[in-house]
Amino acid sequence: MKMYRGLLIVFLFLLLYSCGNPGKRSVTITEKPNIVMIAIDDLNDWAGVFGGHPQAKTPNIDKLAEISMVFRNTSCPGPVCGPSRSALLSGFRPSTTGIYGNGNNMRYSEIVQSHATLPEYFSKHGYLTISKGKIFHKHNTENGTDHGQWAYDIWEQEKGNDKVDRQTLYSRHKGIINGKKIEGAAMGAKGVDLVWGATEGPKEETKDYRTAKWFEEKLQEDYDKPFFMLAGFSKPHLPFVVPREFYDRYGLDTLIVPEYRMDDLDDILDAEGKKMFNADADFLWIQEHDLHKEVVQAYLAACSYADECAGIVLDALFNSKYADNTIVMLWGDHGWHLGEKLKYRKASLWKESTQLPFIVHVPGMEKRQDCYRNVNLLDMYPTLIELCGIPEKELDGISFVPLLEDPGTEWQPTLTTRGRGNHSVISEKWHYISYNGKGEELYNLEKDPMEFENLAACTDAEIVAVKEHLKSFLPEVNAEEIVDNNALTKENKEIFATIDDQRDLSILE
Ligand SMILES: [Ca+2]
Ligand SMILES: [Ca+2]
Repeated sequence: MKMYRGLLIVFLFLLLYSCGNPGKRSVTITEKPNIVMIAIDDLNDWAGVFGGHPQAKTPNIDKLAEISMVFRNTSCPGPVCGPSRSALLSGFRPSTTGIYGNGNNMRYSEIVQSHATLPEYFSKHGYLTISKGKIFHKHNTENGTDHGQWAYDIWEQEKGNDKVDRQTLYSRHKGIINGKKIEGAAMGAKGVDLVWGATEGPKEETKDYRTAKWFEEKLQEDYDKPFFMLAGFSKPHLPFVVPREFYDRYGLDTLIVPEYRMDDLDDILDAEGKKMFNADADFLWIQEHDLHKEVVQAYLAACSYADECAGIVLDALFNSKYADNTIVMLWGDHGWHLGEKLKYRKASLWKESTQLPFIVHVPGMEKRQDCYRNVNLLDMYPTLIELCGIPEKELDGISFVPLLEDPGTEWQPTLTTRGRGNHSVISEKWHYISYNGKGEELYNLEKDPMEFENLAACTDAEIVAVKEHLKSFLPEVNAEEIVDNNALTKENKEIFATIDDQRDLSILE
């Protein structure tokens, strides 16, 4: 029944469109809509229309919003790339698959070994899947890099020159500010360096720009079946190295930096009453050298660059013969802190990490609508199945087709998981966090959108009831973490002998 409702909706949208715009349609509508998915790595709610930063300039994302459903409260399944993307692509949340960290390659998860991923499922059901750029999280294997190339009909390696102009470089690990080495630098820090600056070469040579131009060409070609294009842009992910023109869009002196309080983390305590979190090393370095505005400028510049790349794909689509028959889903894979809660980057269960920009355009939509219900990236897979009328499949997410019909439909809170047993449950008003039962947080998002005041210890009856309600959405199963890719022996890695080949779709559920 649901499947027919999906088909009906698409036909209804198309019918409305064809009545409203006589003569404009130049293409025979195929039975199934095409899909264009645009993934923007580490883009938080600073994408203009989401209002996270009042000075952000993302005109292309905002233009798409004008003809779309703008989901204002969207959570990631996990607050880092690997778990978030593995969940939305497999359709199963981290607590089901055991994919909790960037070292977990989804192909080692038993459930992923027997189930088709999102592009594979559409390929199996008559779609041509085409991808370039970061969609799956990358993993090194004995046989080269696993980009998820096995999941598509057509895949091409992204390429480009994103080298930094060293005169403009900032690097925390190397202790470099505006191209100059500083005294007392925080040398040898681990993990991905906090780096920013302008590119050495022109925009036309950069990786994401070239990926966008590739899709522009692909959207001018003819196809004999419906297509599912998956475009992955790697900015604003670190390093924030983008062409100078994007830095020039933001005057440093007048930039607004996010609000923080130095005592903010004092009210997050474990069972023994000890503080669970402290200001992180990036925050302290930026504080010490008074670089908050510089890093905000760099992140905004990287967002504007990603927006321009997304705009190339969107303009190509809406100027093509596919304009009236293509679903568009644009998303960031999780949030990003820029000083909020004394932290930079992601990977927390606070709202700055768990919430992300998400825009959905379905053929026939002609004006912007905002939906405040709590959806999750995990919900994309079942939603696309329903919209495209392909066979239903048992998945962890919930199809939000009812919200596309009426954004005010009653809905439920949603979940983000970080590491085994740590969860965030968010509703429109409340945000509950549990660290394996060893620590808790609760915020009233209406009164306290910056999540300053932790109410978890409050014994007020209303608060206790809210907590119990949100806890009822915690998963019953917390699967063991799957093997870490880096800890594998050579023998175990043999499973990847065929990373370039498609899996046998006929045996995948
Ligand atoms: Ca990411
Ligand atoms: Ca606090």
